[in-house]
Amino acid sequence: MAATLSVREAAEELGVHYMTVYRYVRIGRLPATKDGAEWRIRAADLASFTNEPKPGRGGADWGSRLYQRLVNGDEAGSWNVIEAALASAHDATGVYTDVLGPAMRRIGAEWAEGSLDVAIEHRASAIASRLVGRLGARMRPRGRHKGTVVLGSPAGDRHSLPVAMVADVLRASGYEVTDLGADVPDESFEMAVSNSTGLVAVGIGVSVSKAIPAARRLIGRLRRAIADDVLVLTGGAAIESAGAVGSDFYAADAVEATEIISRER
Ligand code: B12
Repeated sequence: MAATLSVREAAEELGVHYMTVYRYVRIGRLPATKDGAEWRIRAADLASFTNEPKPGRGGADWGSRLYQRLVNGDEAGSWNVIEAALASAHDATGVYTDVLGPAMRRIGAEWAEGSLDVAIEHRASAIASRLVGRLGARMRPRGRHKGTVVLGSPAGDRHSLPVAMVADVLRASGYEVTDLGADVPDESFEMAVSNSTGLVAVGIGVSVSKAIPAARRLIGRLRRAIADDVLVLTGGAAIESAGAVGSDFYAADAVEATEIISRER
């Protein structure tokens, strides 16, 4: 067999209609890359597809499929994978925790080990921001909220995506969230916190190690501006405990952050 195949050739190999293969490619079940206007499928990918377990919550590895689309810079394909995951296995929170989160962490790990170019990481991040924009719009329940949470990253930390994902999951669980984004100056963070009504928690995302001192300093300043019963919560790729920055609680992911706030407040 040739190293890569067209959609029609792959269909012949699989004994299915070429539109079926085209659909597999579109939703990310079968990895493929675009050569001009034509999709090409690697023979090795076709072989593992043939042996793949049938799709379902356990079988389908949506994270790998999304990873592939993000690395290819394929925004439409990335959204198709998310829609397929939403249709068959996950709610929007699950897409963040089990699909988009793992795909982005894999991209970060491959960048760190030198097997993935930083330009690809940047392009994938830009696409991920737009995916979060679309998904987040579906995660805003109406009605009374359970309290306000202010989130952001400290000065010097440019990672807004992890905080945006935590914000959406908290919103989906009924909290009013002010997401200040990344690289927030201390005084802006303090002003946002002081102007919030019904504040139950402040969350600081620390994704890059060099921002740890800034996070520690920010937390010290915010503690002077908030009531004693407001929780100070931290998380992010650069820390593994609350002690690292002097917060009250550390959350390993967005769902844990939600659990901590609803348990403690
Ligand atoms: C996207 C990305 C970027 C983008 C950010 C774009 C944006 N708008 O956010 C750009 C390209 C700008 C970038 C820049 C850099 N990055 Co970067 N980046 C990433 C990457 C690949 C993905 C981040 C992401 O979206 N993750 C997906 C989310 C869902 O996962 P998560 O971050 O683990 O978040 C979950 C939990 O940690 C937790 N959580 C996260 N934040 C918070 C906050 C609160 C309050 C709570 C409660 C919980 C919580 O819940 C989240 C959801 O479940 C990570 C890899 C990684 N491991 O995450 C590297 C990573 C964070 N970056 C890294 C580095 C080194 C850099 C750069 C220095 C170099 C570079 N790669 O260009 C610069 C630094 C810029 C700066 N001064 O901050 C390192 C940091 C290592 C370290 N310990 O310092 C990482 C870990 C990559 C790696 N493996 O080495 N990056």
